[in-house]
Amino acid sequence: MNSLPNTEREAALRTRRAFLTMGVGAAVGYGGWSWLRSRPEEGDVEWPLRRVLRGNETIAEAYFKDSHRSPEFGPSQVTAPRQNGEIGLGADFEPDRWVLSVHGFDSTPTVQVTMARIRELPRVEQITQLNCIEGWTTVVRWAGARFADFTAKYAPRFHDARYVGMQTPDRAYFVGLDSASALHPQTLLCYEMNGADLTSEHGAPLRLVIPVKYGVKNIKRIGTIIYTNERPEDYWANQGYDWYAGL
Ligand SMILES: Nc1nc2c(c(=O)[nH]1)N[C@H]1C(S)=C(S)[C@@H](COP(=O)(O)O)O[C@H]1N2
Ligand SMILES: [Mo]
Repeated sequence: MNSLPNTEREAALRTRRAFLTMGVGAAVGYGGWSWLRSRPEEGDVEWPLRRVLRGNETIAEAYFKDSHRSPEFGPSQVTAPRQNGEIGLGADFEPDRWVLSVHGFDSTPTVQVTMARIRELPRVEQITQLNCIEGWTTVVRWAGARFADFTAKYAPRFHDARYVGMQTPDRAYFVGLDSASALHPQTLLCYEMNGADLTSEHGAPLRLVIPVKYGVKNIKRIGTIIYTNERPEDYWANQGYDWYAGL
């Protein structure tokens, strides 16, 4: 099963259901309210109530930043992998020429980061669920670098950007993330899956693993990362799905 205590687990499920069926606004009125009230105080007594007034977006960000951890599993709980989604994974890709392009909202030049540099970041292993909006779930053992560590090293001046956008090299698939979720400690830039190098169909050389979000946000074959204060476009949000797609 998973490591969350029952009450937390139930709260997470309730919130997940609320997010799914009613969206963020309703979640705050439904599961969200008990969450707000049951939160421990953090010095500033008025937190988080004052933030409610700033709108749902801030609630979602605060929720992911401070309290939401996705369940982790043991090695024996890893399931058979599944492959889903090929947008942006075209055959004309040349892995040997791949480099990650990183840019932000100011006019400083784009930074190019190689796989060797990414492998030098602290290596994190994590066994978490991948939850597709189609209704299936896999448990996967991932290895890679924390996106927060990557940001601290290669984009520190953009740490306070509100959003992060990621695109495949051909720009056919793209995701937008609130930066609290992107900088969450369980959000990884991954190069290994179940003990082996990532295969092309799973997003080699580098894919995002963000277990606090549905599968759609776990972009495979990242080519570009953009730090921005304007909400980035998102492939599935453009098709009408919830932009946050949080669990
Ligand atoms: N580039 C790209 N990344 C993508 C997709 C896609 O179509 N293209 N599909 C997403 C969806 S809907 C899911 S469920 C996961 C599936 O990841 P997997 O194939 O490694 O299981 O990838 C996500 N990342
Ligand atoms: Mo998915």
